Amino acid sequence: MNRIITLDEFIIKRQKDFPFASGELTGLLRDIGVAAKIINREVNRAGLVNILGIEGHENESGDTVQKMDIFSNDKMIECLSNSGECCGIASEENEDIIPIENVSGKKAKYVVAMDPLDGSSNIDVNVSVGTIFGIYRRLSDTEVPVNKEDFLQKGSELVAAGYVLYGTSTILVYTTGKGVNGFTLDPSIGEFCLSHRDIQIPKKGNYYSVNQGYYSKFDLEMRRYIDHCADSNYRLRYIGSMVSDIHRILFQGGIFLYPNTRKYPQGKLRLLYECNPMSFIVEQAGGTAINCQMERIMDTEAKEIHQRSSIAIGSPEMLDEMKQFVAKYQAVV
Ligand code: P6P
Repeated sequence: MNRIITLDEFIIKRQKDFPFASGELTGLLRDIGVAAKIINREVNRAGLVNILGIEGHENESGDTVQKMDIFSNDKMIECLSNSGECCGIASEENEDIIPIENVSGKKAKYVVAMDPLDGSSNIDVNVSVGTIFGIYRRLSDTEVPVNKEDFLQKGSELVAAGYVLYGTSTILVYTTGKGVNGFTLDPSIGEFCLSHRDIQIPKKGNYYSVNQGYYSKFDLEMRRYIDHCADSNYRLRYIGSMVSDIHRILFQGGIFLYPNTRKYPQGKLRLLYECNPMSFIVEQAGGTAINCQMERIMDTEAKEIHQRSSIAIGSPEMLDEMKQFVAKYQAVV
């Protein structure tokens, strides 16, 4: 039996991968782990503490905000603020960036873009949800307040990215650009323990994940590729939580699609705190992540905090196959 390696121990050990690391990123990742444990506790008992139900207003994505969204957002902001390693936060739940005003935060090197509780519409029906985060190095001088430009960076500039999936078990998956590792929460000791070392996405798989209900609203080439997936007897799995859907594909192979539609001509999902972090993780695991114009997600210019993007992400051979369909049918249009 392998000995337990906790998230904290792993992060500290991996710090030597970055010769110039001075421990800030280590501290920041550990604090995100703390926030994830607190959110996990509440997600697991949401039905018991009357925290369920609709909070009422809509967030930047137009999603009706669930009370757990607010709780998760508050806890992430609290832990990131206390870390002293984060100078600002961009969150799906907040229209503007959140500068960290405390003495250590103001001069910190990193900013965090996050979706504190992705797929939260599932929470009231006991289906898995997740937290997504991406960490960038600030561009502005530490002597001036953090600003929007610090966040409007390409995904290729991400220093680290990760997600927490609150499912049948709670797993934290992250990368700092040197591979992808997964840590499963052991509630008996309150620690995230290394459970999936050096995750590699299968080169192809039998799953495709798309909201079939929007089929008629997708462009021709996407409809033809989705037809091909069905004709190939791939299995359709769609939970309505990006973290959950992509987690399955990361481990078992497949492709996740959220193409642009008439309602969302740029795509629905958010570039900064959904598409870029998940793309960093999947690329680090050997996968591919592009938009429906066949451009690499992580090369996309970020012009707005809540900028949307279409996305096709997953096993490299399946993305290559999709590109062939797009080339064939776009020529027809
Ligand atoms: P639809 C959840 O609201 C989310 O942002 C992602 O987690 C998920 O993949 C997508 O939206 C689901 O959107 O339009 O299929 O309900």
